[in-house]
Amino acid sequence: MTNNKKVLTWLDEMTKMCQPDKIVWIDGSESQLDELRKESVATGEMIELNQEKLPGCYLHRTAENDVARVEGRTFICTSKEEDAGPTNNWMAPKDAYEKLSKLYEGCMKGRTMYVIPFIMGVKGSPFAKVGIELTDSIYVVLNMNIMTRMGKDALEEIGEDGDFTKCLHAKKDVNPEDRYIVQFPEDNTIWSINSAYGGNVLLGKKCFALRIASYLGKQQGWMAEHMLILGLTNPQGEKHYIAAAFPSACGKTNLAMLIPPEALKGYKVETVGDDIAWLKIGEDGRLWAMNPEAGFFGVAPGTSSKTNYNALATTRKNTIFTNVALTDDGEVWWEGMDGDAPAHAIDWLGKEWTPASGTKAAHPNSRFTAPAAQCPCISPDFENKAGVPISAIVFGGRRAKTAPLVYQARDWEHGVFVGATMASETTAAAAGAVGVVRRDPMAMIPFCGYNMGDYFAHWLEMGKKIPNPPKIFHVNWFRLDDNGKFMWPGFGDNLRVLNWIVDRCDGKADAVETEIGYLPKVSDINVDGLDLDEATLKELLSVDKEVWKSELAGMKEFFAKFGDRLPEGIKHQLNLLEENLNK
Ligand code: GTP
Ligand code: SPV
Ligand code: MN
Repeated sequence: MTNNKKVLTWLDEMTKMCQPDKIVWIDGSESQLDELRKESVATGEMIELNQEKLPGCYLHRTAENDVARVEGRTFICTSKEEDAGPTNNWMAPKDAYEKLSKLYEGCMKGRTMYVIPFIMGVKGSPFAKVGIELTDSIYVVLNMNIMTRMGKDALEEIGEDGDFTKCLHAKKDVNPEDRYIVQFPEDNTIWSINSAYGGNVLLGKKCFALRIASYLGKQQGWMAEHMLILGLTNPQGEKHYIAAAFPSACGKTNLAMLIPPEALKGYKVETVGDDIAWLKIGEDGRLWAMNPEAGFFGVAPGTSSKTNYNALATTRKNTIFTNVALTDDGEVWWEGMDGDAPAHAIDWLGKEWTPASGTKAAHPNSRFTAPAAQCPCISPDFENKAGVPISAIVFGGRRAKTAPLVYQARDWEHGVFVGATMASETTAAAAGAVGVVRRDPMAMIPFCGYNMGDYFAHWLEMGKKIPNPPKIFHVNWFRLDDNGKFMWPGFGDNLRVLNWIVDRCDGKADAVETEIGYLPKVSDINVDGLDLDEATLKELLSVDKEVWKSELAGMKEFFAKFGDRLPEGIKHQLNLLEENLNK
């Protein structure tokens, strides 16, 4: 398939280590993919769903202990420990290679190794980057086919002498004790072993497009971020693009596909991306963004025609479902889907399930892998090689208290501080406790491929280089009242907040300056047709100084970890906030 010596030498080395019985190059052709689908159904790796109702759709169940990203077993292996920083697990590259080589030794005996050349981004785009993933999993091949642009085109892009990100995955025996997700940024290499779950094994996604890419971006003057990208057009036909970073399972896919509420019918939201953005400074002095992925690996539970019609519609064909429930007529179901729960189903563990079982039918982190091109609201700029110009960057988290519905940073440096002080309640997207508040700067804590202190510095540097930078905001859709109910309706109604954001960018909306930044007045948020009393909105738009003082203490504790790698700009903003709160 290629004469590229770097590719062939690497493949040879990996083959000697893993010792597969067979090597199959993935060319991206429908006929080859169809063979693989058939084979995976025959072995039980995939379950064919009702092909009349869900054409081209399959279900996959992962091992019970292998249902989410494993941050505790994810490593950044730079030669110096301080280059990985205090928020990443670290191993010396030499030790990591040695340790993992032993695990990989002969692990593909009796199996086939698939060679998947893939492009992150559109072929020929200045943003595009190539990788090759070696894997012994057909599930990975079929998912990579949806999530990336893979096959012959990617090999062409690498050419006779080009570089590529070297990705090795072996599911081995899915033993959690020996599970490792390891990035070697200095070698442009990723090694993953003993998992067969989504983000741990679709190496183009978090491992490459965020961990490796963030490292490359720092060196080359661009950014790789955990951000959705959407286009918002108002009734006058004016269009703005927004990039938003929320932690895992905190609403990126939903916001990217938002449907305006009845009262705001003339507005239109179009999706450029739902998880990852690569951002570069354009010749016009603005920041431009592109989505390196070709599909959505979205959270299933909570997705319904009410909450996210567009996501649901996207998954009605050519979709792979992971860890959802299987109904008796060969369809899928999850908690929060339309209609009543089925009277009987097979749950994500493959066991008989009824509503009386008292357990969840779908795993809380069950997902769909669906082609972005099928999304009813996909942006005409989804495959624009130049990307799209960003007017606003929005940070957000899941905070029951503390963070108001929305506020705007005073300037870029303050905006970087707002991103760097993000905190959010943990979700089922990663193994471990759920609902615990943790600091998650820019929603990148699990995904930054280098010292996060340097990452903050890179953000600050970028601001100095962008002649016309986006304005920066923070949102929180997840405030709870004393009865534990969401105070803000969320979903489509988030457009009301996006409108204020865009109007601020255009200098059209008012705000009040507070200790933490600019907040809208109650009258600045359009609540037409919304059943929300003024007192609640007032509460959503308030800053409780005492609560923020304790927040400040948490920020200080977090920043102390970075020692002298914490940039001056962040220290300066921290002092400003303290002064403001003590005034
Ligand atoms: P990852 O794919 O893990 O990065 O997640 P994501 O950030 O794309 O999150 P997603 O949009 O899939 O939403 C995760 C969960 O949050 C789903 O169960 C949604 O129903 C819920 N959610 C999304 N938006 C809102 C909102 O505005 N309000 C409330 N209350 N819940 C929301
Ligand atoms: C996330 O956890 O942020 C995801 C899913 O988007 S995964 O690909 O598993 O990282
Ligand atoms: Mn994500």
